[in-house]
Formats: sequence, structure tokens, C-alpha cells
Amino acid sequence: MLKSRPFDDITSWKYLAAIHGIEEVVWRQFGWLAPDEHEPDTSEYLDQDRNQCQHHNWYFFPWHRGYLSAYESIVRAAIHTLPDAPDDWALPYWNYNDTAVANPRLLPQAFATNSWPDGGDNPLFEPRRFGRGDGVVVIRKEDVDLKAALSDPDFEGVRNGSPGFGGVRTPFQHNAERPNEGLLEQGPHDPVHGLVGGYLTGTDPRDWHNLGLMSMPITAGLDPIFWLHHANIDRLWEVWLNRNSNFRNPVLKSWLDGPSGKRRFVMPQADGSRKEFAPKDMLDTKAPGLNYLYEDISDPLSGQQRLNLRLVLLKTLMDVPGITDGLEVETMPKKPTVELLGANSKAITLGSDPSATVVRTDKPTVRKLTDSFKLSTFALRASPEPDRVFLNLENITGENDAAIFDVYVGLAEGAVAADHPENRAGVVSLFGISESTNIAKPHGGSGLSKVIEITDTIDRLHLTGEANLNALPVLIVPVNDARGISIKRVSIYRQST
Ligand SMILES: [Cu+2]
Repeated sequence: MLKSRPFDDITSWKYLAAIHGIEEVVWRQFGWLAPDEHEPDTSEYLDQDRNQCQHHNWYFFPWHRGYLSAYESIVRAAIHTLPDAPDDWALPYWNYNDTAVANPRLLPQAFATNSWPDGGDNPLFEPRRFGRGDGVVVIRKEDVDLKAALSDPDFEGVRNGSPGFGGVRTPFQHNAERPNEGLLEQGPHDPVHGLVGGYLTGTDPRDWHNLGLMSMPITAGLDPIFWLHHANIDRLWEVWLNRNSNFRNPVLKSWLDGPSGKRRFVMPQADGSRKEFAPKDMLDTKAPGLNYLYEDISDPLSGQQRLNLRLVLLKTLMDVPGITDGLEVETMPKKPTVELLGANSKAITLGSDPSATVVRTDKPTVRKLTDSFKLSTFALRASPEPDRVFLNLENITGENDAAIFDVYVGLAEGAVAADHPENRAGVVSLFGISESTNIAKPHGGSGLSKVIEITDTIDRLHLTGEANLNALPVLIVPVNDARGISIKRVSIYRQST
């Protein structure tokens, strides 16, 4: 019903998708604009409504919540005009971590095929959803791993250190202008986009003509599965808050009030009006404007808490009488400091095979780091929290929004990456890369940056002596085609509290 409404109807499928992002030439090529059809020409549309999506910044969660709730109320109003319509319809979510389902990472059945039992076309099916290339979506368990994002205690992150659950402080920012994305956006949000959208088998993914709708921010909102993916991302925000009473949303005015002026967030309403909103209106899902609750916000990490060698050792020591006498744990939060430990020597360009580089660090700084590990083990009072270590992939540029690769740290030379999952630091998906690479876009040109926590890996390598921490090997293994992707610098930062 929404798909049959004209573009200039602000409750139409196209208008809603253009709010996320639009590039007229791409939409036309993909058949979403007829030869004589153009974008609406109202100033509301041109100046405020379109190209609004907030990515790679700390407004990612609240902006998308406003977007989802506008969509849900517009679809609900459309459903209510049907005979015998249910009056309790709500937007479902795609829980790719659901342990009660045999393979939760398969595309939900209702979206997977074009044929419906009555033989008609399935409007939930999208032919430009290429998955692994042939239309089949394959998502590995590690692509949707929640541990990194859900374990981070802070919503707001710091540059080069932990990006936080929800991102680093930024102004209004559409798509990928500055590299400040939070951990949950980095994954599972980004990999699911690239793995669902993908690109057509046998074609060059550096050419946008070959990419799926979900692979690019400028077309993602056109695919119906977008809304179920984002409903789950929105649910995971509630899961994180519910995990630990110390996990809280920012209280800073600049976050709560959102951007100002012409770049205030705004959404169409079911009655055809427009309504501005701010992150502070998005905090309580039970508030009248939102009015929903998730069926399940239980903790998916319960029972598999971080197995940390230091903590295991510490617990053993605590059982020894006398050793922890007079122990005081400091509770005053301090501002974290972030310090560069070292970097590789030159930019790397990815090909179809794995790419290797070495991050060189200088001895005294690494000693400070390993000392912090020892201190946290043997004298908790002196250093209540060990340092955290972060691998930075800086200024990643390229044309392929569907590119995905795994990053391994500390692998011995010649070792087969697949045999060493313990060295796998994380997965990187480059959703939004082409716009952030394009110097014609606002703040474009510097590309994306990704930050992966490697504290546990470094800790293990240090304790086992398996790798030389002064010349740490980093291996990048493409999951799909990552040709032409370039990484200006690979570096390691330490963050102390
Ligand atoms: Cu998204």
C-alpha cells in the first residue's frame, strides 16, 4: 500500500526510504524512479527530511528509533484501513542471536522467496538483495557476535580508544562523514547490511550498479528487511541498558537535545503532518509517542561472561589468606586517557588474498601496558582497572560498500587464520564507505575508521609469550570481495582509566 503512494506523499514507501538516504541517479538505475519521475521539490523535503540518517555518530540509536516509530505508525494506520485488520500489529524484529531457533541467521521465511501460497508477488521479497551473490543470505555466528558491544560499560566513547556502545560525540552527521561509530553499529549492524545486500555474483562490487539495496545507506531503506534489522538493533539498545544498572544513556544536553536549526530531526506522521523530535524524546519506549515494549530483552551474554585470565588468576590469589588484606577498590570514575603505542609503516591495499602488516611499538610504552596487567593482578589497589588495548584501522577508503573482512592479531607467520579463531579480533563491514571516501560529500574524503578491542588477545599473547608485542602481526582476511579497499594506517592505542 505504501509502495503504491506517490513519492510526494510523505507517508509513501519512497519518501520514507529517502529520509534515510537517496541518490537520484542510483534510484533511477535500480528502477525506483520512472524516467519522468523526480524527487519532491518542497523545501521541507530538500532541506530537512531527506538524507537524514545518522551513522557513525552518537545519534545513531535515538535517530533510528524515531525513524522506526514513524514507519510503524504509518504502516499501522494503513493496516487499519483493511477489512478485518488486526488492531495489535507491531513491527517485528529479526533476532539473529535467538537461541530458540535452529538457524536464526537465515533470512526470515516471509522475506526469503517471491512466491506466495496464492501465487501472487511477495512485497516483502526484494530481488536486489544479493546476499552471498546468488540471493541466498549467509551470516556467520561471528558476524553478529554481541560480546564487544554489550560488554562496554559506556554509551559515549573516545576517539582511538573504546568507541563506546553508542558512539563518539559528534554534531549532526549523515552517513559516514566522521569516523565515530559505536560498537553495536560496528557489529552486528554493519555486517548484516553488507551480508544481506551483498553484490551480484561475478560482477565488480567497486561499481555501485552491482550492489544490493541493503549494502548502501542511500538505498537501504527501500528493502523491507531493513525495518526488521533496525527493530532488532533498537531492541539491543534496551538489552544493553537492561544488562547492568550502571549502563546508562548520556545525560549531556548536546546529546539529549540533538542537533539544532534546520538539521533538527523530523519525521512524517501517519496523518500526513511532520513532527520534530530530539533524542530525549526517545529514551522511554513506553512513552505515548512510542508506546512499545520488546518481548525479550534478556541478556544474551549471561552464562558466558568474559573469561579473563587476569581475573581467574586474581580469584585464585584472593583465596590465599592475607594476600588481599586491606584491599580497596576505587569507585571514582576518571576521564580515560588514550595513548598511541605504535603503528605500521605504510598504507595497505586489500586484494582477494589476505593482507599482512606489522604494528611496531616501542619497548617502554609496551612495558607500561604489561605492567598495568601485572598491577591489576597483584595489587588491585594500585590499579583497579587494567589498561584496555585497541587496534585502529585508520582512514579506510574505497568504493565497495559491501566489503567485509576479518582481522587477526598475533598470528605466527605462515599460520592458517581459520585454524586460529583465538587470534580473530573482529569483523569489519564497510557500509557507507563510498560516501565517506567521496570528497564531493560534506566532510567526505577521509573515509571510515574502525576500532577493535584487543585487550584479551594482547593479554593472552603477553602471558603465553606467543607473539612479540613489539612487532605485532596483523592479518586482514577478506570475507567477501575487498579489492581496492585501502587502509592508511594500522595502529594500536592504549586506554587507561
Ligand atoms: Cu542500518
